[in-house]
Amino acid sequence: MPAPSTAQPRLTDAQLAAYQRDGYLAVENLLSAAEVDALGSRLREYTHGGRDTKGLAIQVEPRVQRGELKVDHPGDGIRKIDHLIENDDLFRKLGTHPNIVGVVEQILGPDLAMFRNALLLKPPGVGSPKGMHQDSPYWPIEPMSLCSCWFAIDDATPENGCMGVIPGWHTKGALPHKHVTDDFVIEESAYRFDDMVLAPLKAGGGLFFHSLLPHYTAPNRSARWRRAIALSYMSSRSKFTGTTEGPEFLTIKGRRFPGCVR
Ligand SMILES: O=C(O)CCC(=O)C(=O)O
Repeated sequence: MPAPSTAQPRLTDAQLAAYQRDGYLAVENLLSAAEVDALGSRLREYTHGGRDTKGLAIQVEPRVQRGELKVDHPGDGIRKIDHLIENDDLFRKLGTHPNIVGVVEQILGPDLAMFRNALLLKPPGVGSPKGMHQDSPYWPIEPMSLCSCWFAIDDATPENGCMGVIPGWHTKGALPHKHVTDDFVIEESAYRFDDMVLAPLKAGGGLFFHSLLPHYTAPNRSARWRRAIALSYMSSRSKFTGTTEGPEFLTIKGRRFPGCVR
């Protein structure tokens, strides 16, 4: 990454209280413009430049995959890329960046592991919606109190699919979800879509949010890309609740504990 970032931000008591109350908090300017540009260029090498994608898991937009929607370049049809933090030096620096980890540490404490990292792409005119959902019901981790930093690589706006959230609903526990075409969403009877507020974000900012906070993103109806990476952290005291002992999660900071996530 080129130029060093600005000083490590620390949440004020008021910001921390807002996160606890609302279940999310936007923090702008986590990285410099040069750092964000470097991430965007690296990403473009993966999607359009033929850079080796070994180790990455790439998901194509379902409508493109099914041949219902044509794109000029295969890179214009990508919806999601997993495991960049494990496989790419620039993205590894992002996932362990003190400006991001410092905030997460204030929320979750000093012992941190990464549960997942997913680059979420909404190509112009192609990016489809992500229905209203909570993350924890998808994830085999207890307690259901992970914290994600949804880091904007492009400006995220209402037109290109910024995040929308239902403030305060992280306190309501796991809501009923159902499978629909290409998605897993909260049952309509369990919430009111009109209670959602949009959270636009400038490139280089992060939306920190609780894993039980309902969230949604609209399709990208604009002419501008919307690229963001969801960095999801958990306390190293968390338990894996799947049927196996679970994968080895990346240590971000601090100690690991016997009987907890590996
Ligand atoms: O970026 C998106 O479009 C969806 C993000 C999301 O659902 C998540 O980070 O859990």
